[in-house]
Amino acid sequence: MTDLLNSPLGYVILIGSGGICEPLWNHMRSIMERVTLTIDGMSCGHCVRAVEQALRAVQGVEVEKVDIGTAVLAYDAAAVRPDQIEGAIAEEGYTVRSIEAT
Ligand SMILES: [Cu+2]
Repeated sequence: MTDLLNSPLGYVILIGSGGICEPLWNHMRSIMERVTLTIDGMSCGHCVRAVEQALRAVQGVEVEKVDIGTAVLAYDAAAVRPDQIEGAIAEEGYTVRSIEAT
């Protein structure tokens, strides 16, 4: 929000619309962060499916690709925190070693 207000585009939106409408505000809040997770403990297709299912069950997460040891996903930073994503994977018995912006 602060970034938007500091940008020329932000002023155009604010001045042009006379304010920020609710749908626009929601859209701005839900910019997706794309990350690659490195995951320990995965060894086969079952692990891939388990991790994929666990990730899909987290609201605000869009799974792009899961392989043995890695997952690429996008998440809505306004809806979910990275530690919640880690927690969902930990519940399946795997450990997130790193989360890197992709
Ligand atoms: Cu497995």
